[in-house]
Amino acid sequence: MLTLFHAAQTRSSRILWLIEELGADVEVVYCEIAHRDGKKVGEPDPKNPHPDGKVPALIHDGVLITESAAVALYLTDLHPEAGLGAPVGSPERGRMLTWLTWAAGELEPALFGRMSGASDAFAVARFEAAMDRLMEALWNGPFLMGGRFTVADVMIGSTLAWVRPMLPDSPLFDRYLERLAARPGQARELVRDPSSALEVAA
Ligand SMILES: N[C@@H](CCC(=O)N[C@@H](CS)C(=O)NCC(=O)O)C(=O)O
Repeated sequence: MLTLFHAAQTRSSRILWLIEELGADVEVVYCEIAHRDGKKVGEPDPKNPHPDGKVPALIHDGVLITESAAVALYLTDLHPEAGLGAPVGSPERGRMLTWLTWAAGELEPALFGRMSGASDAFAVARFEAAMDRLMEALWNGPFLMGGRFTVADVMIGSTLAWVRPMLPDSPLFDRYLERLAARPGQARELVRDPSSALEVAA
C-alpha cells in the first residue's frame, strides 16, 4: 500500500499531479506543515512521518521515502506502463536522472538565490546558467526530454510554474507551462486539491 503525505500549495502538489499522470493507487493524507517562510507556526503534524515534518513523504508497505526527486522516481519506477520514466540501462535513464537531480541540486538553489535577492556574480551566473539550460531543452522540446512527457516535466514544470513571475520573458516558458497545465492529469489533480493549479501567466 502507498500513502502520500501532502500539504496544500507545497512541493507535494507535484507528487499529487504525478500520481494522476501515472494512474497510481495512492492514499493521500492531508497534513499541516510546521514552518512557512522560515517561521515556526506550530508543531509538526503528528500524522506526518517525515523526520523533519516536511512534505512530500511517501510510505510504501511500511518503508518511508522522502525528498521530492526520490519520491517521484520511486513512484515512476513502480508504474513503467505509464511511460513517464525510463528503464535501467536505457540511454534515456541517464537523461531522466540528470534532470531529476539537477532540479534539486541546481535549479532550486538558483531560484532560491534569486528569490533572496542574492546579487553576487556566482548567484547571478548560476541563475542564468539554469535558465539557459532550460531554454535550450525547451527549444528542442516540446518537453524536457524531447517529444515525450516524463517525470522530469512534472518535477521541473511544477517548480517553474511556482516561480513563474521570475522567469525570463520567453514564449518557450509560456508555451511549455500552457502545455503542462492543459494535461488531463492536471485537471484530475485539481479535483483532489483545488489549491494546486499550475501558475501559467507571468
Ligand atoms: N528537499 C525537500 C524539501 C521539502 C520541503 O521543504 N517541503 C516544504 C514544503 S514545500 C515543507 O514541508 N516545509 C515545512 C517545514 O520546513 O517544516 C524535497 O524536495 O522534498
